[in-house]
Amino acid sequence: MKLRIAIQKSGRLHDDSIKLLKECGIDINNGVNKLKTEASNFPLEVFFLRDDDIPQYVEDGVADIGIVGENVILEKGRPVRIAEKLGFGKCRLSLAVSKTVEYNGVQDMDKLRIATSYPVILQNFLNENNITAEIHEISGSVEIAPGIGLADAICDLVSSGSTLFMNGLKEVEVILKSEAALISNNNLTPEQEALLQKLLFRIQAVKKAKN
Ligand code: PRT
Ligand code: ZN
Repeated sequence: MKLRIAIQKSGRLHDDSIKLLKECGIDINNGVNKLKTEASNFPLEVFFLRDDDIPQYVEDGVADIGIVGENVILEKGRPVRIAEKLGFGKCRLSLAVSKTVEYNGVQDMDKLRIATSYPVILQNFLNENNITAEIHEISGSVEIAPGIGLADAICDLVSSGSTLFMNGLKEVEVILKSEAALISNNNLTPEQEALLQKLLFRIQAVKKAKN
């Protein structure tokens, strides 16, 4: 029996996910364009997937565990368990408006058109703040929406802030702070659970050594 882990195929979480496994003493040969691979010294099978698909694969039990951003976990709303936060892939999901706009608080978002790839998290935030806004879901390059007249504001991931800056936008509200997390299926067998605990023990040791 092997534990199956889903990690991002390519993108911002890929390298750090592989690095974490290596630091846990797990050797995997990470060939490009591979769909899956196996560890040579731990009962682990690694699937390479788009990050957006990882919560569903873990929910469905196609993978037992996965590494994905908390932003994606919350947006997808799949019933999976967050086993451990991993300390990389840190970013925030924020509201931003044109730097020329005066901003006095979240009530200023009322009646605006907001472009985002995170409609679920944004709608929850708006509801909590009793704000009615028009959400425009777009899948990429959200930061250009105000400049082309598609939206008055955006809700997007920010890390350094330079993308906002380059597009003449300013960050006005942080909706969510996010980092990569290890998620697991809710119905692991006792055997799978034991392997997960073994992996978590190593991950926690790696994290401790860094502090
Ligand atoms: O192909 P696939 O679907 O797997 O990848 P993807 O393109 O959807 O995701 P990817 O690789 O861009 O990001 C994966 C995860 O990394 C995200 O879900 C977050 O959890 C995390 N992360 C951390 C970030 C950022 N930082 C980040 N800065 N994801 C995206 N960004 C983007 C942001 O959307 C904006 O366009 O970077 C830009 C802003 O960066 P700054 O530094 O200019 O502020
Ligand atoms: Zn994605």
